[in-house]
Amino acid sequence: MSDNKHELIVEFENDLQTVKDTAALENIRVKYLGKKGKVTEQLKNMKDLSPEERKTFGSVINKVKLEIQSKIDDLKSNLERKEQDEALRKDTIDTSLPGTFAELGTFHPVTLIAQRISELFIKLGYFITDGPEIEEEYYNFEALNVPAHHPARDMQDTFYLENGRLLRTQTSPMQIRVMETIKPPIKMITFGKVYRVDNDITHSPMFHQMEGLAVDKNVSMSDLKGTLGVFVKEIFGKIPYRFRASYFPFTEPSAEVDIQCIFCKGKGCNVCSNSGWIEILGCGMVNPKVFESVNYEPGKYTGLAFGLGIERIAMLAYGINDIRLLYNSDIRFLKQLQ
Ligand code: 2NL
Repeated sequence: MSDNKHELIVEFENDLQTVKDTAALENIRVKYLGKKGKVTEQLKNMKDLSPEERKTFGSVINKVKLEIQSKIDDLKSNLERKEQDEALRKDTIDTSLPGTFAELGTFHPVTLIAQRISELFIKLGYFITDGPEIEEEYYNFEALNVPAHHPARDMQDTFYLENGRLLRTQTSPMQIRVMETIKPPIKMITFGKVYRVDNDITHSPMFHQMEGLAVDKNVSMSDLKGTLGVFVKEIFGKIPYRFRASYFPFTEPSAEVDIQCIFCKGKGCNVCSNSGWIEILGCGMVNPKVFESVNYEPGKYTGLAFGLGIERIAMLAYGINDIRLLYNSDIRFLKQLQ
């Protein structure tokens, strides 16, 4: 009997030499410690022994059992670690598989319209500039013939900052700065963010404005009409448009340009308030008071000027009915406008 346990350990250790993975080890475990395993069988046979024999045999076979169990446990954790390492090593990337593509961003409709307009005016010989968004009252208002009592300077329309500065309400301060610096001929466009206290379905407190200015000797109203006619055709195609008399402090005379309502083709609908026309920009001949501000010799020059909100043009050009669509960066919306 005492030979038996020795034989079992020897046999077990021989078997263990052949084990290469956890599956083979499990077979060995079943062979010795399973319900019908060699160790288990020995324990079952104990019932045929005398009480004394049973005692010594029991303690011997239990030691054998514990030894086998502990060797199995040790080897098992070793093998498991090896198998995990192997699995990780084999788990390489197949570079021949088609990848998942990162979605490309798109140009924002405001950018698209700004690009189209600036390309047109650059072809017409204009240069483009931008300037500070934080401005002085003088450049935003005074120099543009918007006196202190004018409603446009009201706290309700303008974001005022400390030390008398403000967020520009239009891009024209930049044009004043240019005229202060250089003498005509000047043909320039400005593009940038402007700010007004205004927030609803068609107004945002920040929007993008583009303004054009051409100053020289003998610039005329017909230059203004011709230039803006080219502009309308470029952005909206061949579409009826009209000049309608208006008022701005910085131009005299002033006008607004309407295009035929693109939604009802001029028949009248709720978008155009049943007029059949939609306003797209403001314009006029530069008020001599503005030239006075920049110290141009009185009477020497005339100029045409216009200003437009890019968001408004984008909404009309692409048929967008809610200005907020332009600001919440939904890729599903932006992708439709490429
Ligand atoms: C509008 C109207 C306009 C101007 C902007 C301008 C600039 C200078 C001198 C004279 Cl330096 N005028 N700009 C002229 C007429 C209209 O904007 O509705 N903008 C959104």
